[in-house]
Amino acid sequence: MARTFKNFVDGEWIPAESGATLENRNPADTTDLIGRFPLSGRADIRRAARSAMQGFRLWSRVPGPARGDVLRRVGDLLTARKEMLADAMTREMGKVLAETRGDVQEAIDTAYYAATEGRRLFGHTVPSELPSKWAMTYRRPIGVAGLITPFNFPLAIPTWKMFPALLCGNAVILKPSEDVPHTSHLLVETLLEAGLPPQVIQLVHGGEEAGRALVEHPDVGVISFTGSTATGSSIGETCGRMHKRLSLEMGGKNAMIVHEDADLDLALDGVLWGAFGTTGQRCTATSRLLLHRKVHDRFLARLSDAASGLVLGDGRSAKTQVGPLIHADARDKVERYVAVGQEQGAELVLGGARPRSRRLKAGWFYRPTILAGVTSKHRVAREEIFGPVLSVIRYSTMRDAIRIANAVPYGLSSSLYTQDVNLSFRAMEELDTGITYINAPTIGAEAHLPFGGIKQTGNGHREGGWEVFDFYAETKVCYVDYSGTLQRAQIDNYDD
Ligand code: UN1
Repeated sequence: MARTFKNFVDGEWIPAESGATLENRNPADTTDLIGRFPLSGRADIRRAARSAMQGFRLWSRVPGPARGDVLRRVGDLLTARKEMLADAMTREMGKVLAETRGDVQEAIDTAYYAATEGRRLFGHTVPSELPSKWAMTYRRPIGVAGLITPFNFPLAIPTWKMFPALLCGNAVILKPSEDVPHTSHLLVETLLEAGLPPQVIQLVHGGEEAGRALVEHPDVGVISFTGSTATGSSIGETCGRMHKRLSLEMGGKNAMIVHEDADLDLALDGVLWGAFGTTGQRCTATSRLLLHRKVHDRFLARLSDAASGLVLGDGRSAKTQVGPLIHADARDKVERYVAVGQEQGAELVLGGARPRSRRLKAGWFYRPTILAGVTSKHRVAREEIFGPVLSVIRYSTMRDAIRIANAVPYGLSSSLYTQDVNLSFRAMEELDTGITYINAPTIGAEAHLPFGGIKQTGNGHREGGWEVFDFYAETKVCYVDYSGTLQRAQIDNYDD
């Protein structure tokens, strides 16, 4: 019998008010039912928000270093549970264990980084223009943060939003993707064991209805969302109307440029990892490969050969290199794009089909796929596919390569393989993305650096690093005048 899990609301594990549930199944083997989780609605969010407001009042008075101590204990517990969490995560979303271990590690790194930030949270002390007067800033928490997170990094993404939000003194309502509820359940258990006061964290499972209710709730002052650009835009409209602070992290169409002087062995390892790691289900996935015409044929042949040898399977088996897609709709979408690519004139070099092996029949598998002869006009060069599909584009000069790399609506990540230091710096300057890698693929962001994109990928904010702490806090300015007289700024010092 599969277990029925609950929300964590108002300090208790409780079902959705409607009693409705959704099933969580292993995408590598859909006969494996992990459990049933609440399918929550507006009433559940209302209750969570009421409790979170109380949690906020309590937590915001706890000193920053003490909030950091709780997060350090969270980091310790995540470290002790790394293997268990990685296994649970692979079971519910399919990527291989090496990657889910990395996902847990990113959460651990974020916890320890946030823990130390509790002893900084710097404000500024600035000279006043008037004598006997001080001017300074400090950070105040905002209130209740609503976090809406995707399936592809079930621990890293919720925690890189949640830990900074908590450290700054906010309470959190987490609405994780309905495809990965189990990891969030395990995370919240860990937070509570580490000593986080119960009302400071609320976990509400569900889909669109719960997400919308969270965004629309008037007491939820700050929203952070990672997911599709379409959903992000609609969240943006609501938050704009309601004057909420909002961080959006959305699609990508990331290019790797392999120049004529590149170390091709290195670039080959990079593109295999960038394009087919996580089965291509990363915002940062390498989904376009720009090959200089002098290396194009040679590199493509080697790539196709290497990618054809990638082993598909259950991510919990040591031999597996590429896991399944997350669900049937994701695989249908990949299939549609591969068909559209070919209709528009791309050449199918590898894959383009489900695997035939009986062993893989019960999961949402799709073979690593390479489309060549792609141009910037093709939809497969412009739209996010979120699957193991790589579009290969030929170019002649670095100027062309940068123009092609920039000719998409998104701007998350980019990469260049070259030995030429001048070209590297030119590319860093000219590639219109939030992140550029030199001699590394488009993935591999580290927890202590800002993460995010430009154009339709984001809305100007960054996750991670030191910048995210600005997002979850309001700046308060305090002036203290101890002169005992009325001093008028802009006037008394400049009277003529
Ligand atoms: C994502 O691509 O959805 O950059 C997030 C990386 C990870 C985070 C990626 N640390 O590889």
